[in-house]
Amino acid sequence: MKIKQAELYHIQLPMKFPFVTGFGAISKRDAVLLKLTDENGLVGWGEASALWAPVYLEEDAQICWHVMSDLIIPLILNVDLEIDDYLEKTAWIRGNNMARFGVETALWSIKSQKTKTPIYKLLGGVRTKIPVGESIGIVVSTNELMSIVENRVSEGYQRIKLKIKPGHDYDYLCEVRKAYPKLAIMVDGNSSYTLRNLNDLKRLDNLNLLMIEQPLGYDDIIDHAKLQKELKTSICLDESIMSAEDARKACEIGACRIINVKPGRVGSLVECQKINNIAKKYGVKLWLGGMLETGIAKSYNLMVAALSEFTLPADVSSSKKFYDDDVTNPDIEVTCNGEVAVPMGVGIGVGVNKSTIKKYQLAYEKIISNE
Ligand code: OSB
Ligand code: MG
Repeated sequence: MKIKQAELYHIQLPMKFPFVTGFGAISKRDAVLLKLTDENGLVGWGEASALWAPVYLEEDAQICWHVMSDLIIPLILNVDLEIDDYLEKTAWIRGNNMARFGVETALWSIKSQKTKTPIYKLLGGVRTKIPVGESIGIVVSTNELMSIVENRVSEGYQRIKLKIKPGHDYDYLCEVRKAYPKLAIMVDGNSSYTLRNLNDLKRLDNLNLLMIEQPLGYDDIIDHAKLQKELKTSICLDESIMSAEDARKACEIGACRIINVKPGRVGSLVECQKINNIAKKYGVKLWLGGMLETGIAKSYNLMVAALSEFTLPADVSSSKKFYDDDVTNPDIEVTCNGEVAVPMGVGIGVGVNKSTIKKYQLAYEKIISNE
């Protein structure tokens, strides 16, 4: 394929309510969207999944814009390019996985249209419906939390994930567990604990949790390996798995039994395939994570969740849960049995609403090849 034009959009979606985590609150969702057009007029959309500031990982929306606009896009305009060439050409860029993912997925979309094959099939996906759970941010009032949990259970979500931080964990989790003795519950610490909190984390062991996600440092696997030895509950890594190599090392030292794969965090759909292979080799389970992306990134994410080792429920919520408007149509919808369909069409498999993008647009740039 040959890319002739790239358009970048920085949008900011208001959230219906702030989403509170161990790293702080997300109250507006910035997103950097990319539209690539090839020599035949085929269009591929992508999204860099970073937040407004480096609170979850180092990347934020502004740096994604810079990396895409100034570094990656000039490399891909007006040259014959396949996905492998793209990965090779950008290999010198260290980190910045979310920006890379935004461009790579747009290229996959065009490749899929050219080959008339859905992306999940090109990737080797084995399922078309993804079991999902919901990630519930920290809610101070236990009554309020209980009613949210009740709603999610009645809507069909197959498990719930509760955010925890030091001082806001065991007591409120006990109440939820008491009210729902059989519910699949997991927790996510978003790197807000250290091994000094070992006793707090050990207490969680008697709550019959599905897993404890990323309690310790965002770049750590060593302490997580120490912690896993002390816990019956499985540790799941999120922030600290930035590549297939990270996944291999974590598996080798026993830092986790489960990995939350966010395709944006690991930089490409190809890296997700590699992690799928590593998980199979080490017997580690996978599930698809999310970070409140728009329907663009979520659509590609769902295609990744079709891979064989993604057997645990994904963090994917209906579009309307967090936002009044999504940029894709139809909205992402969780069925009453707690599943979301993998987009089956070619390309991104859903429509993109230009009017919604316009409504929430903060910045726009068009980059055209001069040849
Ligand atoms: O740690 O999984 C996380 C949202 C933003 C940043 C980090 C995380 C999250 C979530 C939300 O937990 C998951 C979702 O997209 O539904
Ligand atoms: Mg997480």
